[in-house]
Order: sequence, then structure tokens, then C-alpha cells
Amino acid sequence: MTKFSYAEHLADFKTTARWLARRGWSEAAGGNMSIRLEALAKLHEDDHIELPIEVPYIAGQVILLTGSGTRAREIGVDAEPHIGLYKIADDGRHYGWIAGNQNPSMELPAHFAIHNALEQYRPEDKAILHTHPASLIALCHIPGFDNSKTISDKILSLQSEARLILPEGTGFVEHELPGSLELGLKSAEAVAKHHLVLWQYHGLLATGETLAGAFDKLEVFEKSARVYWQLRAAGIDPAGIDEGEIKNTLTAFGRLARYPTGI
Ligand code: 2HA
Ligand code: ZN
Repeated sequence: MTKFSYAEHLADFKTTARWLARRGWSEAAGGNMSIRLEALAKLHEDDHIELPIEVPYIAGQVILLTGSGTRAREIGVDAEPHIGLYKIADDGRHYGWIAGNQNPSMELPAHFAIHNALEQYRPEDKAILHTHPASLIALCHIPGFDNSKTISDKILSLQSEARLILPEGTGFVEHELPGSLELGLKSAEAVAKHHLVLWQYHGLLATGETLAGAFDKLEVFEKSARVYWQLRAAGIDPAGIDEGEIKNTLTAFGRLARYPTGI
């Protein structure tokens, strides 16, 4: 196996995976992660695998992506054998494996489509994290919790700082086949506005400047969902913090412009 060394990024994978496993959010081989890196000079010529989509914004860039069947609890011990390095061809329609793990996550189409959108809309976000947190998946089974606004308003109004960290709320994608191009394309559309995207009945996708940064947002959202379930278990259907108060808080921190208005 060709060796590669991106110590800083491997450390980000390792630490994040350790915490995903510790929190029970990536059971078995659930979840996957990737980091996009700037183009490197002439890394490889063998970028001939055809992509089901065009990703012109990340043409020539390289992506570190977790391998298929890799477990967070193992990546958290030794990241390198579980992560592959891929290069997007200059035509944005092909890619090739360069080094490391050679069997990419089934969510490769989603990761590539989302990196393409991030490069366009939020280029500072280089990391994508997908995982399966129970409190968030459970929300998808509540009647009416099938859109971005309802879920964001109900869940992020339960704790004073949740909306402050996630002013845009969460994006939402209805159930699609895991690993499908549709899931990737709808997620790519959602990340234009959101750092988080809830995949109905499946899990969460988070973006950040680093995996640790994406994990922060996931952690805040999941905490609020747990508060929600604790209240429901106590027989309370919480109204949440008043919207005026939420807007005051966002105003005080200069983030009101990121709060969506209307539907
Ligand atoms: O099992 O999480 O979405 C890997 C996944 C696919
Ligand atoms: Zn998944």
C-alpha cells in the first residue's frame, strides 16, 4: 500500500472518530468522513474512474475519505489504514485513487457532491462528517418533523446557545437510498444554506472547517435533541424559548442575518 502522510488531517480523523465511537453515534461501520485539500502538483495520472455527476468546483483537488466498512472505534485507534486519498480529475468528471485505503465509503457520491457545493458556497468548510445519532434519528419519526423549519424551530429553541451556534438551523433531506446519488445531490443543495443536514430516518451530515468543527455542530444539535426527548419522556411537549428572545440573542451576537425568515 502506498503510504501518505497528512499528520494533521489524520489526527482530525482519529480524534473525531474516537469521540463518535465514545458517544455511540457511529455504531458498527456506520458513518463516514472526508476532508478536501487544495490541489497538489501532479500527484497521479490515473484519475479515470467515471463520476455519476460533474464536480467542476473541486476539479484537480484531493480528498481524504474513510473506507467502506471502516469502524469509528478502529479509526479512533489508528486512522491511516482506514482512510483513502483520492484525486478529482481536471475535467471534474472522473477521479482516481492515490493512496491509503482503496475501497471508499458508499457515500462517496454524497461527499464529492457536497465538497463541490462547499467549494462554491462556503470554501472554508473543508470537512464533512456523517453519523447516526439516535436522538436525531428518532426526531424523524415524529409526525410533522419532516422539514427544516419545524425541526430547527422545535429543537434549537430549547437551549439558549443552540440557535446562536446554528443560526441557519438544520437542513433536511427526505429518505433516500443510502449511498445514492439522489441523497448526494439533495444534500449538496442543502449545504448551500446549512452546516447540518438531517437525513430522514438515517442520520446527520455536518460540515466544518475541520472534522472537529463539524463535530461541534453535531454535538450542539444532538444535545438539544436530547433535551427534547427528556422533556417528552416527562410528559412535556416544550414550546421552547420565545422567538423574540431568540432573535434578541442573535442580534446581541451579530448573527440575526443568518436566521431564516418565512418558511
Ligand atoms: O454505513 O453510514 O450512510 C455507512 C453509512 C452510509
Ligand atoms: Zn449512514
